[in-house]
Formats: sequence, C-alpha cells, structure tokens
Amino acid sequence: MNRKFIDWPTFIAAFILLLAVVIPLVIYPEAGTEFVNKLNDFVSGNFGFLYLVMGLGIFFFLIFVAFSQNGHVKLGEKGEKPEFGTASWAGMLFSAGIGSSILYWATIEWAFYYQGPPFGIDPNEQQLEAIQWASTYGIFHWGPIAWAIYTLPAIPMAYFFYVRKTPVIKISETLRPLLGKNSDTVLGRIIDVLFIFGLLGGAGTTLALGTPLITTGVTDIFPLEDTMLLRTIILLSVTAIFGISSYLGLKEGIKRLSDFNLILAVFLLIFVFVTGPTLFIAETTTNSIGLILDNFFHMSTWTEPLANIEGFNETGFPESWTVFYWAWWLVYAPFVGLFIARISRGRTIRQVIVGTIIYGSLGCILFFGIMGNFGLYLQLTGSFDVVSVLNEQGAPVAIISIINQLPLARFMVIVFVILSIVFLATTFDSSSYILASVTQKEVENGEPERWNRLFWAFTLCILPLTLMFLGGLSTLQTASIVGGFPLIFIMFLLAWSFMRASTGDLKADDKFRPKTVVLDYKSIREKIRLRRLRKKEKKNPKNNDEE
Ligand code: NM2
Repeated sequence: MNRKFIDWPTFIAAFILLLAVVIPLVIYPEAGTEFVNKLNDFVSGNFGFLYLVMGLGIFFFLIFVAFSQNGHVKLGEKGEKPEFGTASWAGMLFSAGIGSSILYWATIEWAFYYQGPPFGIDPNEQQLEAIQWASTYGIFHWGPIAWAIYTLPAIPMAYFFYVRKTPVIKISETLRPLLGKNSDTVLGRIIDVLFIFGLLGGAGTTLALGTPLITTGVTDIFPLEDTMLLRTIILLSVTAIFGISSYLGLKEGIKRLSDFNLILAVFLLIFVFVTGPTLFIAETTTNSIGLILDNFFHMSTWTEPLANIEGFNETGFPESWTVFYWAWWLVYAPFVGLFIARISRGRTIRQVIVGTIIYGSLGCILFFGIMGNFGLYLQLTGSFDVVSVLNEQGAPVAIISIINQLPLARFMVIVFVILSIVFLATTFDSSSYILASVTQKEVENGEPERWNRLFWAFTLCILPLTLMFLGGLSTLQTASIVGGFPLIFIMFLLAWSFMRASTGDLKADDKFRPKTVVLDYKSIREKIRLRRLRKKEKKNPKNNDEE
C-alpha cells in the first residue's frame, strides 16, 4: 500500500463526517432518528421546489448544450472512434447508474400511486385516472429528467479529461475555471467531501431498500427466518461481493459483473413480457409514454402549493416522491457522471447527452413497463391482491409474492434475488472505486489503490449496518434528501464551469460563431445576382462570347 498517493484531508474529513452521523445515532437512537426525520421534513417541505426547479433546469440546460456549438465538441482526437461501441456503452452506463432499486421500485411503485394518486385524484371515485397514473409516474421518476441529472456532471468531467487533458477525478478540479486557486484550498476540499457525503447518503438509501428485499427473497427460497442476523449476514456478503469486484478493478471485476448483470436482466424482462400479459404490458406502457409527454411540465413542476393552506388536503406526494427521487438521483450524479465520462472517449458532447438521456430512460421504461404492469395486471384482474400484501406485510414481501405468480416461480425468485444482488454490486463496486479515486491525489496507472477501494466498499455499508441494528433502516431511505441538498448548488456550479471553459476555449481557437448575425440584404441581393450570372455563363459559354 502506498500512503503517499492518498489525499489525507479529504479522506479523513469524509470519514469523520460519516462517524459524526453514525456515532450520535448509535448513542441516541431515538432522538437521532427524530432529528434526521425532522431535518428531512424541513428540507423537503421548504426546499422541495428547488429540487424540482433544478431538475427541469438541468434538462433544458443539457438540451441547449446538445444543440449548441459546445455540443459539437468531440471528447477526443481528430478521427478517433468512440472507445466503446454504443451497445456496450449504454449497457455499462445503465449498470453503473442503476442498482437493485430498479427491481424494487419497478415492481411495486405503481401500488403506492394506486392508493395515493397524484394531482388530488380520489383513488376510489376516479379509479381509471388513478390506475393510469399508477403505471405512469414511476416511468417519469426514472425518465429523462432523472437521467439529465446524471448527465450534467459527466459533461464537464469528460471535457476536462479528454479535451483539456487534465486527469481530473475530483469535483473541485472540475470547478477550477470558477474557483481558480481556491480549488486547492479548504473550499475545494469541502466540495469534494460534500460529494462523498452525498454518495454515502444515496448508497445508504439503496442498501436500506436492497437488503430487506434480498433477505425476503432468501427466506422464500430457503427455510430461514427473516432475522436481524440474517440481514446482517446478507449485507456483509453483498458488501464482500462488491468489495472483491472493486478490488479486482475495472476490467477484471466491474466489467465482468456488469456483463453478467445485463444478460440476466434481459432474460428476466423477456420472460415476464412473454409469459405475462404481453398485450396489456405493451398497451399500458405505450399509454404511459403518451401521458408523460402530455403532462411533462405539470409533472415536473407540481409542488402541491395549496397544501400549506388550512382547509386544503395535503397528500405530500411531491415531497415523498418527486423531490425524494430527484435528490436520490442527485447524490449519485457526480459518481455516475465520472463513470460516464470515463467510458465516453471519442464521442461528441451531444452524443453523450442525447445517448445517456435516451438509452437510460428507455432501459427504465422497459423495467417499469414490464415488471410494474405485470403486478398491476394481477391486481386489476383480481388474480392476486398485491395492495393488501403491501399494506399488511410491506414492500419486500409484496415484490417477492409478485415474482411468485410467474410460471416457474421457484426458479424465477432465484433469478430475481441473484439479479438484485448483482445489480447492487455493479453499482457499489463502481461507487467504491470512484470514492477511492476522489480520496487520492494521484491515481497510479489510472487505478486507485486496491486497499483504498476495499476500504470504501466496507465504509459504504457502515451506515446501513448501524441503522439496521437500531431498527431505523427506514430513516436511511430518505437520507438522500439531506445528503443531496448542498449538491443542488454544486450542480449549478458544474454547469457554469463547463460553459465558461468550453466557450472560452472555442473562442480562443476562433471556432466560436458570434451569436448575433447582422444581414445586409442589399449586398446579399447583389451576391445572388452575381452568382446567377456566373451560373448562366457556365451553362452557355458561347452565348456570352457572342454578347
Ligand atoms: N437511483 C437511480 O439504488 C440504486 O438503484 C442506485 C438509484 C438514483 C434512483 C440508484
């Protein structure tokens, strides 16, 4: 192990911050949980709108960049082809950015909306609307805006990597055009630590959801009881898997696991689509896409403004769902952005933006469309009452019971559990890999130190493990909202930094077209006349001679 490469201030500060959260929670579990919940309510209740504005803002910013001159900039050399083919690029992107949570939410999210629909719809009186929104809103929460949040940090990072050729791994480094020398001071360190802290929160949310799901699956397959001990063993085993994958590195570990992940995921989706209600799935998904397109702006800005006024019913839908989701995507964004940047060599900025948003959203549409509508179909036809199971026994049991309704149920539950583990591992191996990179000053041969990667793999599970023992795992499900708050401002800075750097470079290289175009029609007319004349001359050279 080589200690000289470690960026000790960042490393220690991030670790201390983690302990500062974990230790009080261990000493004062009840007061601690209450405090976290209050903080959560405070942030999402008062600043929820900021998350929504940020989401829509990022989406439009990226569309603007994609079609501006900055979007034409290639992330690489002249004539260089993309390092990865589009299919494997899209596959890796998806595996890194999406963890086991997609199996969780794609299968069950509809059941929450079915009972508590958006826009003040009464689930009993307006059942048709409630059902349509139930199968639609999940796709929106995992759709273009969400993927845009992932893409934003990727753009400046990739630009600095491949165009300016600074081997940047840190957010503070990407903000250098704005921060200048401050990137190397306390301010730069704070920014890096905030990113790490955010990711620990997001990862906590993922593990807090993933562990009970995997445990429920395991107890369904084997005659075991769902106990704290089993959950702990499962959490530690999963951590060991992603620890090993991260330890083995990008090619030996991470890529292999990600390939396996995709094959298994495609198998599950095709199986459910073909053996399940194929036509219903196809029709409902198509309908949902239309509903989203029709209501895109309403959905992305719905804050339920009257909720604070007495006499009006408050559903809390925006805070519990859209705000929570944007925050959760946000805390993962710097890490996924870094990963996207690494695999995008040879593409143009426009290709990265359009590709990530479209392929990412398409992948999620498939999961939500197929898994979600399969469950919804069971509910609507009365063949299995998912909602009652959800309400009585909780989401993990409801999800595994849905899978149990498939043909070859036993086998499919095994596939589902393995897939959950692998999906979790493919996100966490890359997270610990990236966490190791950002806590180093230098990365030798492009890879961070092995022991550092292993350290972060286990650190990622400290928070969920502690909370599990305290019985407060649910607190962590919303840890993203608090962890992500400072990142809203960092996202803004990242966008600004990119525009400043790339536009400055384009201008300095005389490749920037001025924005305002002044047309002098008189001289244009003259030019047109001359051109026509020349054309005529070319056609009939003889006539001209005669003239
Ligand atoms: N996102 C995509 O838990 C996971 O699947 C990782 C979750 C941000 C909702 C990411």
